[in-house]
Amino acid sequence: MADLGAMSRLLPAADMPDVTRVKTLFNLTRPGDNGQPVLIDKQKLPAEERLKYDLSEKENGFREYVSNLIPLRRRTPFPKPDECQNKTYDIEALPQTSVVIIFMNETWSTLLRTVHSVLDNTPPRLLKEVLLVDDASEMEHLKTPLEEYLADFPKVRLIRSKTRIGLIKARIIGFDAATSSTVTFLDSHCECFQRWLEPLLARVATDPKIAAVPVTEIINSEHFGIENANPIHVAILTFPLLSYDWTYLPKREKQRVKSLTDPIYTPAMAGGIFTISKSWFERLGKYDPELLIWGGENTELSLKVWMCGGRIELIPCSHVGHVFRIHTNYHYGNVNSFYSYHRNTGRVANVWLDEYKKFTMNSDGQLVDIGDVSARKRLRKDLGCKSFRWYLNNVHPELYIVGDGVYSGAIRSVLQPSMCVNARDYAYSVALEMLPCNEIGGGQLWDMSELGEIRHSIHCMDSGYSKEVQLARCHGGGGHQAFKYDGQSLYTEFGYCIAMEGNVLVHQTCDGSLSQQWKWHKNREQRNLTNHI
Ligand code: LR7
Ligand code: MN
Repeated sequence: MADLGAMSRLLPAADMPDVTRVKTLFNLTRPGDNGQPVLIDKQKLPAEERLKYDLSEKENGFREYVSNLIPLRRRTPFPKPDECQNKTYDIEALPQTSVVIIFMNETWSTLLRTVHSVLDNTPPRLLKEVLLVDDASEMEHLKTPLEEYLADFPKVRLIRSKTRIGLIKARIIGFDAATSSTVTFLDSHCECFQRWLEPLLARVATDPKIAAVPVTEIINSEHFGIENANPIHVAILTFPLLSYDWTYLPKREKQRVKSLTDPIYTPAMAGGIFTISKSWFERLGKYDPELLIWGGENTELSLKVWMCGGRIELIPCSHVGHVFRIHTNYHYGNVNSFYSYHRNTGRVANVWLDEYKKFTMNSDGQLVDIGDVSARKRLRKDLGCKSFRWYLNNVHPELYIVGDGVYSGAIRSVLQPSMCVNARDYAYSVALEMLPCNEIGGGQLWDMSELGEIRHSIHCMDSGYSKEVQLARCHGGGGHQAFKYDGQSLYTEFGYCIAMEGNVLVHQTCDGSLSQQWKWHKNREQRNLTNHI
C-alpha cells in the first residue's frame, strides 16, 4: 500500500518549481505551448529545484514538476489527419453534453489543465456543464483551494463523495448528476485538442446507440509533450486478462471506410474517454455498480454496447491527450489492485462471455470472490442482448483467445517427439529454441490465430528476421507472421517450411523430411471472417 503521508502533502506552494528561475535558466518563453515538450536538463537545475524535480515523479508516476512549469491554459494541437480541417459542424444542431471528470488525489496542474482544456476547446453552446467528481481525495489542494479556484467558473460543478468509492461508482455519480442528453467522460489528467467534441456529438446525434470514442494521444509523463499521432490505433480485447491493447486498423475496417476521417468500428475501448447518450447508457444499466476501484468496466461497456444493439466508433477527427503514468499514485482503500481487478473482470466474464468465460483468469472465482451477478444477468436478458459468439463472429473476428486457437497447445517435433517449441523468456531477436516438452504449457503453449499467426500471448513467431525463426510482438498484419499448418508441415506464406535444426527453429526449402514435421492439436474450425456488421 502506498504511503498516505506522502500523498496528503500540502500543495501547490511547497513543491512548486521556481517557475521564473527555471524559465530563465532554460530560455523558455511559453513552456509546452501547442503541446510542445518541455525539455529540462536536470543536471543544470539548482540543487533545491533538482530535489523537487526528482520527488515529483516518485509521488505521481509522472513528472509533476514539469507539468507545473506549463501554464494551466496551454494551446493544444489541431488533430491530424489534415483532412479534419475541412470538416464542418452545425453547432446549433448538435446536442449539448455534460463533461464528467472523476478524480482521486490528482495533482493541481494536471487536473486544472484538464478542466481548462475543456472550457477553451469547446463551443460554449455545446457545453452544458463540467461535473468534477471527487472520489474522497486526501490532498489538501483538492479541498478549499480547489473550491475557491472553481468559483470563477460557473459551468464547473464539484461533487464530493464522502467515502472512497472507486472510479466506476464515481462515474455513475457524475452521470446521475448530468443534466444534458449526452454525457462525455474524461480522466483527470487529459487535454482536449481543438475541436475535439463536435465530431463526437455529431455521431451520437446521428444514432444515439453509438458510443463515440476520440483518438487517445499520449501526453508524455516526463516532458508533457502531446503526440498527434497518425495513423491511429484501435483498441482490441485481450485474453485471459480481459483487458485491452492497441493495434493497427484491422484489414476489414481499412476496406470498409471510405476516407481517413470516417468513423471506425472498434470492438473495444480503453474506457476513460467517450461520449454516450444519456438514455442509452441508462438503458444499458450504466456500469455494474458492484465493480470496485479500478478495471473491468471498459470491457463491460465494450461488450454490452455491441451485444445489445449499439456500436462503438473511434472518431479520427476527435483527439484527447492523456497522461500515461509510469506507476499508480493511489492506494486502493480496503482492497488491493489484484482483488479489485480480478473481482471486476470475473463479474464481467460471468455475465457477458457465455461458454468463453473459461478462457479468462477468474471465471469461477478461483482467484477472488466475484459476488452475486444475478442482477446483471437479468439485465442482459431483459435487454435481449446477443451472444458473445455473435460478437466474436461479427464484431471482433480477429480476437485472439489464449487457449482457443484453431490449433492449440504444444508444437511437438516428429523427428524428436520429446522436444517442443519453446518461447523461453519471450526474448526477441534470438532464434526460437526447442526444449524437452514440459506438458504443462507455459512457454510451450501456442495458438494459431484466425490470421494464421502462431501466437504465444502477445508474441508471435516471425520469419522476417533471419534464417532462424524468431519471436516478435504480434502486429496483426500477416506477412512474416502468417503461417499455415496442414496437420504435418508448418510453412510460411512465402512457402518455406519450419524445421528443427540442432536445438533451434529455422526456415528451409520444403523437402518432406521428419525435421520439418510437427504435431499440433486441432482445436476447432477456422471462423468465418467475412460476415461483418
Ligand atoms: O479510486 C479511484 N477513483 C477515481 O476517481 C481511482 C481512480 N479514479 C480516477 C482517476 O483520478 C482518473 O481520473 O479515475 C480515473 C482513471 O484512473 P487512472 O487514470 O488511474 O486509470 P488509467 O488511465 O490507468 O486507466 C484506464 O483504465 C481504467 C480501467 O478501470 C479506466 O477505464 C480509465 O478511465 C482508463 N483510462 C483511459 O481510458 C484513458 C485513456 C487510455 C488509457 C489508459
Ligand atoms: Mn488515466
